[in-house]
Amino acid sequence: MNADNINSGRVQKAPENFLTPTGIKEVFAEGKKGRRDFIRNAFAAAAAGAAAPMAMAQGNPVPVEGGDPNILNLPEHTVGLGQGVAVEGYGKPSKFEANLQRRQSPGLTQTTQASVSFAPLQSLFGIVTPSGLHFERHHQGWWDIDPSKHRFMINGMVKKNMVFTMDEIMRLPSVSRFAFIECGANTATEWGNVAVPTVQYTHGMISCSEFTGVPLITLLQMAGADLKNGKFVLAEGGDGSSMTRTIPMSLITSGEVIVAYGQNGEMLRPENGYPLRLVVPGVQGVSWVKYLRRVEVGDKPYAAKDEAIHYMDLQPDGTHRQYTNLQEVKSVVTTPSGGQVLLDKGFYNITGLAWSGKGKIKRVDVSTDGGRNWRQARLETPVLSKALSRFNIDWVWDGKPAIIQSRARDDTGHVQPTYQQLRSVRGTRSIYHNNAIQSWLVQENGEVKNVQVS
Ligand SMILES: Nc1nc2c(c(=O)[nH]1)N[C@H]1C(S)=C(S)[C@@H](COP(=O)(O)O)O[C@H]1N2
Ligand SMILES: [Mo]
Repeated sequence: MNADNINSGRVQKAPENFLTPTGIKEVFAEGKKGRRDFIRNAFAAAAAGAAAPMAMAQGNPVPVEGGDPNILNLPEHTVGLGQGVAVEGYGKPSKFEANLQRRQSPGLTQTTQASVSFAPLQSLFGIVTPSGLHFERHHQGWWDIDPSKHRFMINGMVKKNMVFTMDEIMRLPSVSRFAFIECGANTATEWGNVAVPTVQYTHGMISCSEFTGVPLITLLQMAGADLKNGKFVLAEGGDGSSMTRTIPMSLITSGEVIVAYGQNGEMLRPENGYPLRLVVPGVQGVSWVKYLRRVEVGDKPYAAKDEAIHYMDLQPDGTHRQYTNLQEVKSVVTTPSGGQVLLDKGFYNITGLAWSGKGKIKRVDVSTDGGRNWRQARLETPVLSKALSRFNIDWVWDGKPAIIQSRARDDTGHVQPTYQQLRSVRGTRSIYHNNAIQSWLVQENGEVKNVQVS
């Protein structure tokens, strides 16, 4: 299976009843246990089974008659002795958060070896993706490579070929920066309006971490790279996928491209390229070569397998768009989103994520009426270049059907397109680089589903 070809005919077309309320419930029965997957359940739990109606409209929960036993009676944990330090050494989430998981898409053909898992965006806060929930995309499986045996080589248009051990790399001056990584095929199913049911599957091939490592330019300078004629490098991974990608030298000389070993304060996770991966801020995920073992300096693009066959955009006139490196401005509302159920009319915090491979997010607008009216959302700090940004906006739901959308603008002036605008330029036969505005329909019964507004 090639998960990045999910829209190329190998996809399991959604059944006819996929979008009916019962369809969503059946498909996402597992989600009902979740804290935020089902807002109604969360509020019901907060009310502790009391008969009082929830009145979030004014932001004031109605008092429970006779008092809420959960506040009146001291629970055991306020009087008893808690557990000692976690004996296993590495901390784990609460057992009540067991529903928070990476998942394989129901829209993808299942094969014996899964090659993509999606991050649960609907349940994440802020801008950092916990490492254990980072999406995964493996073209030939993942490995847990012994760092003492891992080597990184530089060759091509250099004065001397160099081979580094991990120890040698880790004693060099390091930098840290936040960056999002988005697979070029993120949101691919929506090109064909397959309408996978949740934001985890529409947009979950994106994650954001703090990465730490050595700027690639430092290593190239150590090897005496010809930075005048060497206009590109080829980056090669150490797994069986023959993952090689051309990176323009202009991105490298700016210092942005990092040979990284750190992710969110610790070593990379094996599934994300331990012990070494390329971090190429703003550029589609495929260029973030994992298990990085070699870069070669050259004077022209390499037209590697994953540049000449995959990760190209078929245009309406039959030609292909190649080397579409930068991920363009995009955003998505993560709550309320598909598969969630709103409890009742009243107050809700609409929240979501915005990002641009070209720079910082400047502004996010939110519509609750399918794009007729827009209101400016609050951007939460920090707002970092080529990282995820978090937005929030207040909303009082009147109980009538609503279509929730977000539209981001970056600091280069680019604005996220509607599907109509995107398709008028790119046609309908693309797989990659779908940055169109996402729509979530809130139905009168509170159930939220994935729809497209033309
Ligand atoms: N060596 C190697 N690097 C790779 C891949 C791979 O299969 N092998 N997959 C690429 C693709 S298509 C993506 S989207 C990202 C996924 O990174 P992640 O698994 O850390 O999320 O890694 C890229 N780098
Ligand atoms: Mo990818």
